[in-house]
Amino acid sequence: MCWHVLGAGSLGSLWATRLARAGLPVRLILRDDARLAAYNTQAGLALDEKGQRQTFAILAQTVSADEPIQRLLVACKAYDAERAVAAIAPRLSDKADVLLLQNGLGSQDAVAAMIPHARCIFVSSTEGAYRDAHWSVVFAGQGFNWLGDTRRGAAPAWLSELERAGIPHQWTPDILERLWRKLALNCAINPLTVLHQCPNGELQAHAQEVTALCVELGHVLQRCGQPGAAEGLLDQVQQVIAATAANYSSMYQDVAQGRRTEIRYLLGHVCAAAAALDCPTPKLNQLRLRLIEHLSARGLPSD
Ligand code: NAD
Ligand code: KPL
Repeated sequence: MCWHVLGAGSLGSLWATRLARAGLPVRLILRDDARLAAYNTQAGLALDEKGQRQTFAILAQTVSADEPIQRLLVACKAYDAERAVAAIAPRLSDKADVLLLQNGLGSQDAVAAMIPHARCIFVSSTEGAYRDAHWSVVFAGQGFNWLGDTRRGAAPAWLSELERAGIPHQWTPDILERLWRKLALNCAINPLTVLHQCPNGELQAHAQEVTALCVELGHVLQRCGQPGAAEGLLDQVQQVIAATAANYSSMYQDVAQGRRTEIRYLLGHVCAAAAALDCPTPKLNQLRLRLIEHLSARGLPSD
């Protein structure tokens, strides 16, 4: 069974190269003919892991290829996922598995609603990767992948292929709790690093602000029926800040490089969920408005 990987960015390339390295059949789905032509001038997709670079001659295609897709890994940003899946939907087989790698929440439900015949599997990833050149990815941070579906189905048999590819993972019946927890961590850390223009560790000097956000995030998580994701949130946020003190958050890096952020699926999702539940979140709302102002001032989309 072939792995179709939609989006040859950082995480898509990291997954595609590891699957190919294990001898599994992989196809990259690129955005358009121009990108496909550019890719086809290369020897393939390169993975740099622990300083060792290896190139894999993975076949690529665009959405308009006609082979049916049984297993699709959607590896684009949250704000691109719905449109990307809408374009590929006619190629999905009945009962296809669609893995959604997007950070935050909101995009997964929007995609799942569009393709009710497919099995959507949500993935929460703490692995880190970045592109150092076109068609080349650096595996920058060891992490883990939690997979699950919200219908609480059984673990798919193809998880053994992830094992074979050395992709660290576990199937969980509580994928939403994992995604909410990561979203809360990202909301407590990432926007503040953008607004204070600092690495994660400098948030130790803004402890009151971080604490107040964690209190509100905890309330929202409880009201959303995710008490497990609220448990010990402040402690974990402080641990992450200390453990990643020298790092710049992903949102900081996006803004610094003039890239669109996933604000809508992070802070935007929390604030919208809180409003729908009449759960007061003045600090989170204010943080969102400050962030929107900051992004707008730099000409970046605020949704
Ligand atoms: P990225 O921007 O590096 O890659 C996304 C790729 O998708 C780009 O190459 C883009 O051209 C492509 N794409 C967009 N629309 C497409 C379409 N319609 N058809 C084909 N390709 C399309 O993004 P990323 O860093 O790999 O992040 C992907 C998701 O994973 C995000 O939600 C991110 O938050 C999450 N994530 C990333 C990391 C990381 O270390 N990079 C870690 C954890 C989670
Ligand atoms: O996931 C992160 C990010 O930068 O996006 C951490 C390191 C947890 C900070 O929120």
